[in-house]
Amino acid sequence: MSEQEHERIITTGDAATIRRLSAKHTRRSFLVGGAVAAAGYGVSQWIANSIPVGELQSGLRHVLDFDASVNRAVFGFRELAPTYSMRRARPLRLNGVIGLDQPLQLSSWRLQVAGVANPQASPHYAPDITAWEYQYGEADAQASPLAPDFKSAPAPAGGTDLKSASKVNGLPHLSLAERFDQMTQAITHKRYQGTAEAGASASALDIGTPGLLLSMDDLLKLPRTELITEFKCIEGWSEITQWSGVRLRDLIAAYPPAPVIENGRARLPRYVYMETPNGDYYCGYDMGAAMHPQSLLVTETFGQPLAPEHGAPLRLHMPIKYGYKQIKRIGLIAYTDTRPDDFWTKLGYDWFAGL
Ligand SMILES: Nc1nc2c(c(=O)[nH]1)N[C@H]1C(S)=C(S)[C@@H](COP(=O)(O)O)O[C@H]1N2
Ligand SMILES: [Mo]
Repeated sequence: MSEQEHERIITTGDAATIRRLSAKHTRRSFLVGGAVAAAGYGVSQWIANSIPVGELQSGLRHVLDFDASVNRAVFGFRELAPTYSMRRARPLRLNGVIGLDQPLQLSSWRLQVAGVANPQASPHYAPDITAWEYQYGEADAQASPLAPDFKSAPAPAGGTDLKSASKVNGLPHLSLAERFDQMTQAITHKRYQGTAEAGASASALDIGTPGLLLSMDDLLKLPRTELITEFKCIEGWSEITQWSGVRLRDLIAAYPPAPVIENGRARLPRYVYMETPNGDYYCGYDMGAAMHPQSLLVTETFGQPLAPEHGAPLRLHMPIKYGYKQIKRIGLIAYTDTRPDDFWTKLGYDWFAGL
């Protein structure tokens, strides 16, 4: 891609171009998949069992205070990635665009959070977080004609059935594609199938999974953190860039995981899983990486909101991992004790992707 074309895409966020690049990226990966770096498995073999905390509730609270001993346990082996001066920072180039094919209407964005402790007690509780309907299309202000009440609908704290918003006068108006979707969903109990090359994620949530739905306002209440760090893509390029947002560990502390009980002791689940709203791109992380103080949920770069092609409204920057773990346009964050599926791992890349 020429510099000019790159610049044009950055400034226009042109959806057709993004789709074309997506197809290109997908084709190329057929060629390179399999012949890949085997990065830092050992380092990331973190001590999943090393933070037992005794009694369930008080114990969990203790873990989530992130006191010095926990920091030592989790990060003792793990150095910080270098940080740089603003003078050296550059806008990030555009690379993968899987899962970003359609423009997302930002007003419809919510962060689904699964695997939290006591979701019912939260004002953000939703009995089925997978039912949240993201809206797509260029005009952010416009609700879909199929969902006239969408914008005025209250947050589904009490479990609003968002699916019913697509019924007009109580009658379902379904296209053939929607009927096909419904059939597939009835068989798989999953909403999204993952149409990109790696296929459906084995970690996609089942329909009916309870959890939280967070808005951007909820996220922005967490402490804001800035970083100037190097972004490294496994394809051989790297760039120093500036990010701001909230640390993933601050989100985890604010919305803590349900503890896993093992031998009568409570501990954090071993992993965190994330996917795009359409389920096409997905990544898994060990909890140590998720809790690393430089793992950042990014909302802004260089003082500007993220551009759509860089993952608006929320993407991950994780300087201790390669670029392919730095998922753009996050729709779901799930805590889990089972090693999550990962898009590029399916195509032959190392799961840990550590630097
Ligand atoms: N949703 C999504 N996130 C993604 C990708 C993608 O294709 N889709 N590609 C990954 C890869 S391989 C890289 S190198 C970085 C590129 O981020 P950038 O386009 O903001 O530079 O995004 C990562 N996150
Ligand atoms: Mo990448």
